Amino acid sequence: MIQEIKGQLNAGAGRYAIVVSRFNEFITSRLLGGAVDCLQRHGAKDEQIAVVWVPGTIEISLAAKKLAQRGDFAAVLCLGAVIRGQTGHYDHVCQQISRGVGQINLETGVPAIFGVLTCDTIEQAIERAGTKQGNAGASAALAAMEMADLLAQLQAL
Ligand code: INI
Repeated sequence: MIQEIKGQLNAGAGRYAIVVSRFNEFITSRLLGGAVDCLQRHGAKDEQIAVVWVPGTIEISLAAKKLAQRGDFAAVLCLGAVIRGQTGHYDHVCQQISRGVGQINLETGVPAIFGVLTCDTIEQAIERAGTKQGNAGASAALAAMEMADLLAQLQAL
């Protein structure tokens, strides 16, 4: 019989760390709200959620890595918003955060979820922060719960 393994969408008993950037706080606070709401709707209690603010998206990776290395979080969510219109170093910030989050996953074995908006305009960011295109923070929370549950299952095989 084929063994098929899928992560379930519930928070379980694990803790979730959310690292959120203060830069573009108008957007990122909505991502945070979406993530917390989604975790709570899937059973997470307040004690299971820790929120850590950092200055900007560039700073997310280091804080997220420290949290992942503790070993007592089931997943770390990384929430930020990089908007091309505002900066000449858009590509640099995007490159840093995507590489950083990828490295945390592989180096710590703790799921680090990429919940960073990379948009050309503020309008696009708003659309992904709780309006037309959903809420990327909530999507990150779903991925965090699924990966946390999946990794627990893989450990128990
Ligand atoms: N940080 C962001 O989170 N989003 C941005 O769009 C952004 N822009 O436009 O520059 C940004 N810059 C700050 C950066 O993340 C660092 O906080 C800063 O460079 C200090 O290290």
